[in-house]
Amino acid sequence: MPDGMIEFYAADTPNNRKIAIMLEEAELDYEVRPVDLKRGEQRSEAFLAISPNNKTPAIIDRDADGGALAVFESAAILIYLAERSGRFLPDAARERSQALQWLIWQCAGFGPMLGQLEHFALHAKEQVPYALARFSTEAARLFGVLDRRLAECPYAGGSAYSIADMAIYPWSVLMRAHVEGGGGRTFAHVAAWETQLQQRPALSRGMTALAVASKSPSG
Ligand SMILES: N[C@@H](CCC(=O)N[C@@H](CS)C(=O)NCC(=O)O)C(=O)O
Repeated sequence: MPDGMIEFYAADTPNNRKIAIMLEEAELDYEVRPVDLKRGEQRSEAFLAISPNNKTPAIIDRDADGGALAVFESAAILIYLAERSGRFLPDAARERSQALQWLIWQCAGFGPMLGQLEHFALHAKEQVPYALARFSTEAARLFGVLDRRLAECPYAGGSAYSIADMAIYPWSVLMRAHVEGGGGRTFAHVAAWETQLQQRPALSRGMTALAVASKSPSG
């Protein structure tokens, strides 16, 4: 496995913090290359060559086997870094599958729905009651799904802390209180899991590592 420096193209948002947490947890050598979303740098030709979807996060591993490798999409980056470091993704087929299921659940549902809720609840220039109701209901349902999972096992993937937790955590801490407040519900198992993860110094470092990079309301 290569051990060279990873270029991390990022803004200070939850999707980018997932990667910062993994880079810190796996003790990988990396350098943040800030992408200013407000100035539209994600739409530049140079960034398009790294991230064809024009969104952060993206990485370049200059020491990848076969030459420099650019990776976009946070789940693909997390899996790549887990395989590169040999950490935070179980080898055994059953445990690996469970961690990947919850990672993909985050990227396909939890993140996008909470991102829409964040937009319509906290950043939209006009009130759109239909959108607010739709995404509030779905966000509450998804937090319920996660709460049931964390009632059964200590981590999203099962018995071991993994890239699934790293993907879920930044969105959970950003939106849980809002969703609980709106629906009058509590997600006690999610709250306890967040508190447990907050004991991890690398996770805390990952959550603040991008303060130098630009913020964006787009999640
Ligand atoms: N599915 C993508 C979502 C990435 C995403 O939404 N990135 C946001 C920041 S969190 C972004 O770069 N937005 C810029 C834009 O939409 O122009 C992933 O998980 O990597």
